[in-house]
Amino acid sequence: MALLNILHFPDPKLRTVAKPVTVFDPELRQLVRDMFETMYEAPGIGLAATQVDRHIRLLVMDVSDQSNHPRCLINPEIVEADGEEETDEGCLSVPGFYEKVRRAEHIRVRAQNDFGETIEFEAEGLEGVCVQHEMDHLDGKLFVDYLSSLKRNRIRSKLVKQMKQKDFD
Ligand code: GNR
Ligand code: NI
Repeated sequence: MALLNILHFPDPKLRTVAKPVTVFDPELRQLVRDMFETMYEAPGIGLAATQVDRHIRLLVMDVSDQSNHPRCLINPEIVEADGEEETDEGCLSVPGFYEKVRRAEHIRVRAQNDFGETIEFEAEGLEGVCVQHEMDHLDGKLFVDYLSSLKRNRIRSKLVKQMKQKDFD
């Protein structure tokens, strides 16, 4: 097992569009395990491969209170979406900032599991938000992209300042 390094905004690597997974082998399942370990340790409710600098269409999540419902989605697609809702979102790649984002209220998701089997399910509430947030990462998109450029640039400056400060510590 291994903890993976999480990239932070405005790292340009977070803008990479991830490629579909075609090989479902033990190496892939090892990455899935490492991503779960990294997500739980952070702690977070989701983690996309993009955030750990692996540019394949893979995400892990667990929105349960007790962190006992791990779910891994590979090559996920949203096949139906209804309604709109606004939720406060945060991101492990934008640490310390929380802002309202408008997303579909109810989605139907099709994906593969880590053995390549197709799975399909419906999601709403925090689970629905999390799937949409993680799928954005796979397309190089961050929740701050939905904010005004003024807010986004303020967040960018604060994070850049924090990172420079860390270099001195
Ligand atoms: O841990 C996380 N919490 C969260 C809260 C509201 C909306 C989305 C999220 S996802 C985030 C983890 C993360 O950054 N995943 O990409
Ligand atoms: Ni995120």
